[in-house]
Amino acid sequence: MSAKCADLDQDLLSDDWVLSQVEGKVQFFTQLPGSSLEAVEAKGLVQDSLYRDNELQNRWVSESKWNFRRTFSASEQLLAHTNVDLVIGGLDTVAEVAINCQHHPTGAANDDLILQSKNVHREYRLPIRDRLQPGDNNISITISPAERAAKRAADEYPYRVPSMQGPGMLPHYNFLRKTASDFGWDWGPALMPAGILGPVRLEAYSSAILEEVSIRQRKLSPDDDRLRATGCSDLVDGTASAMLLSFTCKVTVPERAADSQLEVTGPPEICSSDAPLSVTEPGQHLMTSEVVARQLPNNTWWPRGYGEQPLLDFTISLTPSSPSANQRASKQSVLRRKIGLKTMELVRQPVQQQPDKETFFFRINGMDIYAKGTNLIPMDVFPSRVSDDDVRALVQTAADSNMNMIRVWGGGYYPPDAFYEACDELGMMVWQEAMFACSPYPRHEAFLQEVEAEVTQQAFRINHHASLTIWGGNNEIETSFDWYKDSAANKQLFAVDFTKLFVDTIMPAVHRPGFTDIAFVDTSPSNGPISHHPNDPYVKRWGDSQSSDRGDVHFYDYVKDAFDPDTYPRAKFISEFGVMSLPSWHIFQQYSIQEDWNRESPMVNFRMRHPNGHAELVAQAQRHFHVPPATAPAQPGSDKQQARLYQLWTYLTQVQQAHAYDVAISHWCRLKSAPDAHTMGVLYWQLNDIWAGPSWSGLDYGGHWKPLQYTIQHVFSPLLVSWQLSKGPLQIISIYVTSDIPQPLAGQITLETIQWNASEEVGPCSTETVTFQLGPQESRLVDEIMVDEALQGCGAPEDAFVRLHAQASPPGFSANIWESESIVYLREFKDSSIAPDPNIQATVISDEAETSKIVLNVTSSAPAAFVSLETPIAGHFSENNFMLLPWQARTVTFHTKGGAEKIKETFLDLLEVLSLANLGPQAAIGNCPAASANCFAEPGEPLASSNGDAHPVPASSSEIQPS
Ligand code: BMA
Repeated sequence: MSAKCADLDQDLLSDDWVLSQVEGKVQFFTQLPGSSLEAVEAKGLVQDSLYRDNELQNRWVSESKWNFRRTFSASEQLLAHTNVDLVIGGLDTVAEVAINCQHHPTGAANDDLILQSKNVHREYRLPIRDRLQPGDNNISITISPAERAAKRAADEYPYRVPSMQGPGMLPHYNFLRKTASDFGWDWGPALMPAGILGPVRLEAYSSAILEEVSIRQRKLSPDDDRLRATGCSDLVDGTASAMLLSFTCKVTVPERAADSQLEVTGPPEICSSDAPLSVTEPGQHLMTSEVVARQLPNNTWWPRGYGEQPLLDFTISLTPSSPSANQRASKQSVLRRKIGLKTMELVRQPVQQQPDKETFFFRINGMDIYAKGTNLIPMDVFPSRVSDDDVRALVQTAADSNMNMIRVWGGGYYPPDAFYEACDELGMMVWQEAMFACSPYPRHEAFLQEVEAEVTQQAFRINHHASLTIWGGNNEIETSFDWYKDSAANKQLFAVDFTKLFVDTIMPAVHRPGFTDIAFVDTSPSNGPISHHPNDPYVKRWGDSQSSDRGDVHFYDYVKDAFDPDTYPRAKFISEFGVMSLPSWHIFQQYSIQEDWNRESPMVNFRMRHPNGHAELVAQAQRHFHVPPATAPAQPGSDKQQARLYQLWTYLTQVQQAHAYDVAISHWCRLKSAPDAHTMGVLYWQLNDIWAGPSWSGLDYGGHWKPLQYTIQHVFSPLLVSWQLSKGPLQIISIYVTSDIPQPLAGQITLETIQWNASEEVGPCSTETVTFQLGPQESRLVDEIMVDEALQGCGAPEDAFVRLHAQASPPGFSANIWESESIVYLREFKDSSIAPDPNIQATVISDEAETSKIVLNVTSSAPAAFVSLETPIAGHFSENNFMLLPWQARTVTFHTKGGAEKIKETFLDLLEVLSLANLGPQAAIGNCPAASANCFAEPGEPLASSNGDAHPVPASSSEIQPS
């Protein structure tokens, strides 16, 4: 986003600041944006807060009061202007700001204070011209401990408003407008950073300025009178659609400023625009200027997978009318915005022949869209560590994983502009929540006013983005009433509070800047309002917020079988679901020491923030896998064995997670065409991690892909083959194909029955082919086959599996465009005769430095399930977590973040390969005699290094010896 608001900008954020502990001795120079915790870490006064239990050791930092102070020079040029504003924001959180204060460092005397704020989510514009002197000035920002302030606010409130209290969490996040998860969450630490995220900037001006613009777009009906007034005949004859764009601008006019003209200019698509609007009166104004633009197929913005993402450049300018041409140019206040033309609606209408049920899906440009995506938590505990490039890389990962929607979860912070810009460019729809989550909130007048100001400002900032598809009031607050004694016992009270805050305050704030068309849900999950008609009052449909009959659903069940599709509800839209896994082994190693590498160690327990999480993981794993014991027998070399055990346990939880998501998402994709369900979206919990701890994420802290992320890429692909195994004695495999492609398709599925001990010479035991045809975006049952029939001559169900491989293309195309593969497991993994040593070999076949790619050939001598290529090197594989067949080598490309040059020598040394064979019976609890050293073979000898030639590498899967 580019802008020139004022005549002169002076950035105060980036230079040296003096940081002082107000009631202590620490004082040194530091850089902003950042927090006191990052600063004392960088100074070496404390160790990395994310390492082991430093979260607790470093707590004194957030419990201290800190002062940030710097001097700056006010030039003659700056002071020549009638107005100088301090634009300041991201104050985290209980902050006092003073200009030219004399009382350093114990805080400012009251008359020096220009702001007392308690909201990290807001930005302020403060007139300070009269406080500045020529030459040196100073700015002082004092941040008080947030935990104390939150507690004080909760104590002073007339009744108890409960907040979430999981392991390691600090209470009362709901009483302070700080990032809620800073108080700890069930996937992250309670670090409570205190600091300044910015901006801190001076803006000087003497003529009117444009502060912000909100843009609303609507399609005009073909008989609208405005069409005839345009010069575009294609709007009149109906060959192009007419979009009305309303630019609502926040304008500030200083005293004695010349008259100004507000004008919108832009691309050739503009068919007519309002005449320039005159601004004269001093003060703040909201002014709306409209243009009619032509929408054609080639300039329409589409969600990813449904079309292109053209973005049109518009310029909004405010120009003084009286000065000379030269002066006019210099004093112009300009905002530039990229706009994607589109229409969108949230379709909530009775399901066919089931009037008591209601759909929930997005229709963009008239096309029904299946939403595939995830939930974003804060990108770091320290937002200042996240660069715009990091933000783009994260959205790119979502795009590479075949997603088209990201839900910005309400317990974090509002993402920076770079996030929405990347989403616009990549066709990623955004479900944006206001920052409220998981417990009731207070509703006194001062709080409501604070929230109204915050949400209005955020709506102004982001609502022009093409990607913004829906606003949500909060995450899970209606659902949370049942979690707490106080709210469960007094639902009426909390329902009234809810309505005041989310329906009466936040909903109008989202819509206020002239953006009334965007869809809004007051919470997620919810059942929506009783009537959707715009003229009807908004009356919330209270009740079972998790109902599958209408609205969206969050689904978590840690007791039922995560591999059984029947575990998952036949809901309309799943905005969250998930199961946990551990952080990847090489990531966890960086934040822990040897004694921690036991799933029952105090450190592993300390980092598990989901109550009962480990027990749930073990219980789920014991259903399906041979579970390695937690502890290796004490004997020489047991340290290495112990590390190996922890690595295997990590791998198991990750494979378990990935397979559960495969089962669940395939189920919900199949249900898109089921008349009773009509499921039209799955957003899994959660995209990213905030530290190396157990969580529901597909990406480790730092962005490394867990096995889940590769499964997501597979299961969200536009064509999906999937299956369901019937229960009961006569087992039937039902085979489905699901398409998100807006054209009809014709294709075929190859079904191969493959024995676990098959070799290259033997090949599949049997092969069959089925053809199918699909309508646009259809899901269909294409075949049913008895397990007995599939197994004929191939042994018992534990001896074999069935591989499904689908290929399809629009009729008339000679080449198959889309492919999908899925494996039908006929028995639990622990009961299957998985080859104990599939002898997986990885060789480098190309490592051209300039391409940042290393290409591997991966082979095995027997089927190897859930093959996981693991490397500590930053980057990701083109595919991973796959079934490897002895007659079908895989060519896998590793995409590095830097050039391949630096890593090619060590790549194979550092590569480890695991597969289900590593979780053979020899590793299971109870199967390993205490005295046996062979149960948990240590990680492999260093793998032979690559010189660029193809040469075989022993992979660690062959290193565990059967006992
Ligand atoms: C959901 C989220 C989060 C939480 C996750 C896992 O309900 O909204 O609050 O982290 O569950 O428990």
